[in-house]
Amino acid sequence: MSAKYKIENSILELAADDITRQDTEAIVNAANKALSPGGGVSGAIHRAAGPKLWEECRTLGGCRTGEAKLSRGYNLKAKYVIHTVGPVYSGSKSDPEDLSECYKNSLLLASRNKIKSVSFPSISTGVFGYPIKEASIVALKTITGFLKEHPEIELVRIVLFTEGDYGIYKASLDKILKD
Ligand code: AR6
Repeated sequence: MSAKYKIENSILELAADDITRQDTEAIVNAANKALSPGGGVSGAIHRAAGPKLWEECRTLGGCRTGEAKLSRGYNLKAKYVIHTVGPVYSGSKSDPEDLSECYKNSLLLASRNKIKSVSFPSISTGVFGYPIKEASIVALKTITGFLKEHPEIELVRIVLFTEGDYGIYKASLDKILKD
C-alpha cells in the first residue's frame, strides 16, 4: 500500500511497510537520548543493521530532543541512519515544536550530507505516546514546507507500520494539500 505526491520538484511518498527494508539513501530512527538500541522502530533498526551500529552510536555523544545525528547503515540497504529523538507526549505547546524540529533537523542533516532520499517512521507515536493524528499533521506540514524550499531532497517516504496508521497519514496529507 503506497501513494505518491509531487511537492514542487520532489516526491513525497506514503507507504505501509517496514522501515528497515527501505532502499532510500537514509532511514530515520525514532531514537532515545542515549542512542541505545531500545525497542520499537529503534530496536528493529539496530537488529537489522547489526552490532556495529550501536558501536558507532556510542561515539556520537547522545542526542537531545529535536536534534539529529548521522551514522552509517551497516547491514541495512540504506547507506545512512539519521537518529532523532522525538518528544515524550505531554500535551504541552512544546510537543508540536519539538516534533517539527525532529523532521526539520533530520532533513537539514540529509541535505548537508548530500543525501537525496530519506525514509521516516512516525516519530513519537509509539512508546512516546503522541496521538498519531496530531503527529501526522505536524510531520506532514513540516516535510511539505521543507521540500518547497529544498529541491535538493528528491524523495521523502513516510513508512507506516500498520494500514490504520497509513490511512490516518493519507487523510491528513489529502487535507493539507487541499487547504
Ligand atoms: N517500521 C516502521 N515503523 C515501525 C516499525 C518498523 N519496523 N516498528 C515500529 N514502528 P516507537 P517513539 C512504528 O515506539 O514513540 C524506543 O524504545 C510504531 O508503530 O518506535 O518515538 C526508543 O529507544 C510507531 O508508529 O518510537 C525510544 O526510547 C512508530 O514506529 C522510544 O522507543 C514509532 O514508535 C521512542 O518512542
